[in-house]
Amino acid sequence: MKDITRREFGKAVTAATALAGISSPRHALAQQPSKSDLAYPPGFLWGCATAAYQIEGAVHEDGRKPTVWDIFAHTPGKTYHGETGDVADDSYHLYKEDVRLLHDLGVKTYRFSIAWARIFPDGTGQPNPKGLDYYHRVVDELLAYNITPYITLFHWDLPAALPGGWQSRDTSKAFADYAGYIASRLSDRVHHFMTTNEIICFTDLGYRTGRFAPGLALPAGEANQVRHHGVLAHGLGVQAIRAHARGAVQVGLAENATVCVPVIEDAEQIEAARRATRNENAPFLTTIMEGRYPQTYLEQEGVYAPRVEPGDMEAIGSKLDFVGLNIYTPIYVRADSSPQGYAVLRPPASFPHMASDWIKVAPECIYWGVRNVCDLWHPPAIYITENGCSSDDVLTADGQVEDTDRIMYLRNHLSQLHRAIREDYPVNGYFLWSLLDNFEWDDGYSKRFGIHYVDFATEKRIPKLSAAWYHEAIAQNAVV
Ligand code: PNW
Repeated sequence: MKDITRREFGKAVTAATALAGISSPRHALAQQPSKSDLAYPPGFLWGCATAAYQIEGAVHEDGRKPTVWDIFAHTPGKTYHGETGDVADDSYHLYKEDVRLLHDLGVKTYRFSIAWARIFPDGTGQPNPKGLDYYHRVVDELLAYNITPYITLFHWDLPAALPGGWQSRDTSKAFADYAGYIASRLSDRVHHFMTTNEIICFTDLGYRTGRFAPGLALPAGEANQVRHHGVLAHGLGVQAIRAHARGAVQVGLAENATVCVPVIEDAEQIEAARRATRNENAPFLTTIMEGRYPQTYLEQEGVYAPRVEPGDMEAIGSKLDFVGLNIYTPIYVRADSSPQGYAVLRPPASFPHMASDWIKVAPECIYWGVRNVCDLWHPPAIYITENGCSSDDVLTADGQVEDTDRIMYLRNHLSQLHRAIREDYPVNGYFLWSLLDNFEWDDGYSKRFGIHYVDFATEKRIPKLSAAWYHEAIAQNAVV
């Protein structure tokens, strides 16, 4: 989308809002905004997102070798009821059906990830042509339906054969080789790449708390080095994609940056939220956007600060074409007189949440997520690379899923995203998480995030009411 279009669009909406008189409180009560007030800009990219290990299954097929998640999920006690991604949605075989679902929704774009272990089963070495062929087929199928592929290169499924996993900086280099190889093979038809998904999840949750694969709980110094290898992989990946792409490509990443919401919108609180955003994301997005570790982070970690080699920070700070934000839930902050200048507020027990209790019903987080990142670092473009929720979906007697709570969640988030667009923040697109119910990591299949229900016994996909709702939003290019 061109800047000029967006700016004109912002002005037009402001004018329409003024004309409708909805700035006056009396009118605001008397009259709901019409649908067109919540219209999205022409060309806005509506999409859905998934990830390889969560949907593909076929873990032993066509040369794929185990990843840290295969091993972790097969370790007793690590996932809900010992569930694994062995079969998942079987999208490895049913991908045509899944692309058909995307087409039926009317989405313009699809974000999916490539399983590194299908391409380089040992993480490095000789590429496996059969693995790549699968993604050629997926890309062909998407393009046949005019759906633009957005590819994530790493969504946590690290080839298990890589010695030391993310504890080794060789893994960052191996990632760059893999990323460059994919760019060389697919960039004739794919023009948007995300290096990594949610660095904090595959570093801290994998190596510091041990909740995710590979399930280690390392001391601070080693865990901080793992973080460094995560951001380094991203940076080297950006360089490799650009070096090997056959044509123009847009490169970014997908981060679940901590979203800091000012409870009260005055200048002091807004400034505190911005400061908090920079601080709370210090070792990840802040370092990537600024090309250096914030001094406060280095001081706070002291002897445990990461060891950095020459060239690392230049790679990590590589300019990005876009920043992808995975938005689910915020933290609330308030200015105070502490050295960091803010306090994080603990939500009361009554704060409403979705089926996953970490997902609060706090739709303003999508607005503040965009705004804080843009006001701090001014990226050329933003995508919402994930947004959605789990819901306790049940099939009705006639086989429907009436997920009105998910519709509520999505409608409110998209209304708040509209505010960011109205204020001219450069949001190009939105990827709903997720197209399908899928393997939700340590929660196994107990948490459903899809707008299509999946019967995991038969692999039947059933559109939920939220799929019909999303279809209508896309068709009207508006929050409905
Ligand atoms: C993201 N947490 O992960 C991932 O990118 C997806 O793969 C995942 O399915 C989706 O969000 C929904 O959970 C997260 O517990 C998973 O804090 C869990 C957490 C955060 C992010």
